[in-house]
Formats: sequence, structure tokens, C-alpha cells
Amino acid sequence: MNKMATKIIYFTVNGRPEQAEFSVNCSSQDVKDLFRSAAEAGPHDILKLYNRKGNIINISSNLEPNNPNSCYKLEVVASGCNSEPLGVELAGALGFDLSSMEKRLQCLEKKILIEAGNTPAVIYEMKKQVDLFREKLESVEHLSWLGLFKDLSESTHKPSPFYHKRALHKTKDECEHVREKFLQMSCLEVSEEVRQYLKTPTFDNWQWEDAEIMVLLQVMYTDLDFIATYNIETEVLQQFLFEVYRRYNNIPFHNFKHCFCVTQMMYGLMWLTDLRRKMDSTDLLIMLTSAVCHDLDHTGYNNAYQINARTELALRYNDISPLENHHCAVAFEILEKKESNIFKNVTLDQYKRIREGIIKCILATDMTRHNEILSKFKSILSLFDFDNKEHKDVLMMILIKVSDISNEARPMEVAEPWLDCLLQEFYNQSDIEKLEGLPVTPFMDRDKITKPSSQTGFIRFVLLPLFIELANLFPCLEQQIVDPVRKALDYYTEMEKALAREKQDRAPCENAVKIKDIPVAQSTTDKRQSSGLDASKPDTQ
Ligand code: BYE
Ligand code: ZN
Repeated sequence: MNKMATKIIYFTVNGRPEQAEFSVNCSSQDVKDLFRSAAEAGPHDILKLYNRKGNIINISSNLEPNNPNSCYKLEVVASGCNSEPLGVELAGALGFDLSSMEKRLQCLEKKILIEAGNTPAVIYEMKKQVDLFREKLESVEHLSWLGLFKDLSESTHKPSPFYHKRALHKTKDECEHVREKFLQMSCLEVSEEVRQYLKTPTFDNWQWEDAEIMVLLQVMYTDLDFIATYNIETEVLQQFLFEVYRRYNNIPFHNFKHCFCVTQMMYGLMWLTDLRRKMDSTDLLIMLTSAVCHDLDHTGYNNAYQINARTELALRYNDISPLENHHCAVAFEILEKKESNIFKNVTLDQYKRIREGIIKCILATDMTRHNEILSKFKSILSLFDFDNKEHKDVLMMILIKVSDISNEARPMEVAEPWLDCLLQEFYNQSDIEKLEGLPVTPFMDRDKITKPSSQTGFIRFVLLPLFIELANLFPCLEQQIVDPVRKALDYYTEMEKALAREKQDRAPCENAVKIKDIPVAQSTTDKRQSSGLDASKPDTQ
């Protein structure tokens, strides 16, 4: 055994106790680097280390080992601005940092590979993070002055071994592979058991791959009798579903699987509420197709970002629901092609009605309209009339809204990974907002929210009030979707408490400061305003 001798140094940085372990034969530069990262200091910041007597001591490999009672104190002094232009200075700093970080990680990995035989998860994770950060810097055009920007639309650059960019749009190969699989599988019979399971909110999307999901969507159109009623040709439906699949992007949350979940919940609600007896087939066709198309070509950045960053979409739609308008426009782009127009055999009048219905439903998924739509629904609820077109329109909007945000009505094993995906997408957005100097949407800020804190507020103030109103019209939904949401609220409330206890146990003093910084009640209000959930403040985004 050649276990290397080490020494442990105890110190505090910003009042936070830390300890560092060095091998006795490491270099002074290693020691300095370690203190620099412990202090989260930049390459131009100055570090000062004090001993118990208050004397400044040299940060080197000769540093005297100490114990927790004779802690050193580490202080960071910002280097401030010097005469160099800020851009060049920062660019140099960032560029240098990133490459050196990558080099150091590679060295570390090599060393560990020799000793341990495989790359440990922690190194892999660090590499991924550095990789992700580089990727972000490289993809932001506004930050081209850093000298890292890569125009991916040209796509002539060779990816480095460190650079595994996953494109936003699906590649041709990816699509063709899935299309072939889908066509092969669509010949097979889907069992009655699966067809019944598909009608329930307990359906687990994670068990099915994309080609299978396309078959399941085809089953929905078949089992609602749309094929026969609207004379839809099988090849046209398959081409339509393929185009839809193709135009959902590779992003963490608003992807093809989300499209499926929303559609499947809509389908489930139709069967649970026996809607076929209450509304006509065209309304159901509108609702199912709206669900299928409702997030087409989402890029992972919400309307607030589109507007603040003045994107092409915000300009095109004058800041009015840019995303939802776009999803809808892409839907009709697909439907304009005769090979994928599932409505190609309906009358002109019927097409007009379907188009108007789909536009209404997809535009209703903009959460800034949440209170407006829910209030309208509440006001007609006591006299709800299934023969009144206006009433039916509001119900259709409520049903797509419910389906759209219904993950928490599903079993925990299905719902929780969806929350992780959503937070991943939100964090990506806030990272870019920080990089671009745009207002950071508070509920997307990884420094401000946690899984349970975001979810308890959302379930209490958004999800339950919406679901409860729908269950007023369809009492059977109380047990089918309201109860699971209540359970989810209990689950996240417990998780929130456990997290608070854990923090308290770890660092009682530090915790007091943190709670003061991020008041729980405040963050809930922030979320509602910023997500536009407060109808009285439609333009807080
Ligand atoms: C919403 C708007 C846009 C995109 F951070 C997604 F707390 C959503 F606000 N959805 N859809 C499902 C959700 C959920 N938002 C939240 N929880 C969900 O389960 C809350 C968010 C994590 C946050 Cl509303
Ligand atoms: Zn959606």
C-alpha cells in the first residue's frame, strides 16, 4: 500500500468553516489553487490568509497544519478594475480559466484512471459541468466578445473531444430511425389491456420509447373513432404524427414526451368524464389535436425570455403570446401539407371550425392567461350548459390547461422525473439570462428555488384551485386527479420540512441568514407574478 501522507488545514471563508486536505509533497501552487476555489475567487482576486493572532501568513505548501480550534481565516480582496478594457480582461480570465479547468480535469482523470481503472462519477460530473458551461458560453451570440462563440447554424466546426453538443433540433438520422421503427410497429396489434391503460391518468410514459409513443397516439385517434368519422387515411395520420415528432425539440421538458403526456391526459379525461356523450366529436378532435400540437418547436425559453431578449418570435408576434402563437403556426404549417393534413377530407366549414378551435385551445396554454380563463370558467360553472358554444369553448380551454400542467396528478414515480426535467429547463434559461444580462426569472433561479419549495407553492396556488373547479363539473375527477395532487402536496410539504431540518442540523447560524435572504412566502408571490399567474398584472414578465 502506498498511501500518501496528508495534512489537514482548517480555515473559515466568509464565516463558513472549511477544511482542506493536502498531500505533504504537493506544490505551493496546488495549495493556492485550492484556497482560491474554496473562496470562489476569480483568477485576479487577491487571497489573504490570517492565523489566530491576526497575522497574515503565506499560502504555500509549508503551511502549518492546525486543528478546528486554531482555524485560519481566509479573505478575498477583489482585484477591482484595472486599465485593461473590461471585455478583454474578462474574456482572458474566462478563456484561461475554462481551458485550464479542462486541462486540470483531464490530468486528474488520467491520474485516477491509472490508479482506479475507471473514471469516478464525481470527475465525470465535473467534466459534464465544465462542458455544459463551455457549451453555454459558445452558444450565446451576445457573448461572442469572449472569443468562444460558435455559430452553429454554419455547423462546419469539428466538435472537440470535450464538446458533445446535443443539437436543439432533431437530426435527419434520428428522425428516420424513429420513423422506420414507428411504421414497423404500427402494423402490430396493440392489446386491449394497453388500450384500457392508455385511458387512465396512471399511465407511465417513461416505459415507452418515441416510436411506441407514436403508435399510442395513433391508437387514440382510432379509438375515438376519428379515423372513420373524418375519413383520415392511415398514411396521412402517420405522416402527421411523424412531422409532429420531428418538430418537438431535444430539450429537457417541452419535448415530444411532454406532448404525449398532455395528449394522454386529455384522452384520459375524455374517457373518465364520458365526454363523448356530452360534446360532439369535432370538439374532441379539436382538443386532442390541440394537445398534440400545443408546444411544437418550443426552444426551452419562455415568453418572458422571448420578450426580454427581443427574439425573432417576440418581434413577429409583437410580444403577444409569442410561443403559443408559434406552436400554433407550426401546427398549421404541418396541416397545410397534403401528405400530413389529417383534416384533408373534411368540409371547408368543418375545417374552419377545427382551425378556430385549435387556435383557441393552443393560445389558452399561455399561463399569463391563467386567472382570466379560470375566472371565466368559475363564473359559468353553476349554470354550465353543454349546448352553449361559449361554455363549451371555456371548458375546452380548461381541459387543455389542466392536461398541460397535470404531471402532479400522476403517480409519484412518473411525476417526479418530470419536475427534474422542468427545473433543468428553467435553470438553463436563468443561466442564459444571467450570461446575457437579462432580468432573471425568479422561479427559474437555481440559487433561489428548490424542488419542494417550488412545488408546494405551485400546487397550492395554481394546480389545486384549477383542478377543484373542474372536479365541480365532473365529480368523478375528485378521486382520479384531485386526490393524487393533494398527495403530491403532502409529499413536497414533508420534503420541504425535511430539507429545512437537515439545513438546521448542518449549520444553524448560516441557516438563519439563508432564510432571511429567501423568504418562503415571498418566493411564492414572486413565482405567481413572474409566471404571469396574477391576471391583474398581465405584463410583469
Ligand atoms: C408551467 C408553466 C410553464 C411550463 F418553478 C411548465 F415552481 C409549467 F414555478 N408547469 N407544468 C407543470 C409546472 C408544472 N410548473 C411547476 N410545477 C409543475 O408541476 C412549478 C415550477 C417548478 C415553478 Cl406552470
Ligand atoms: Zn405544454
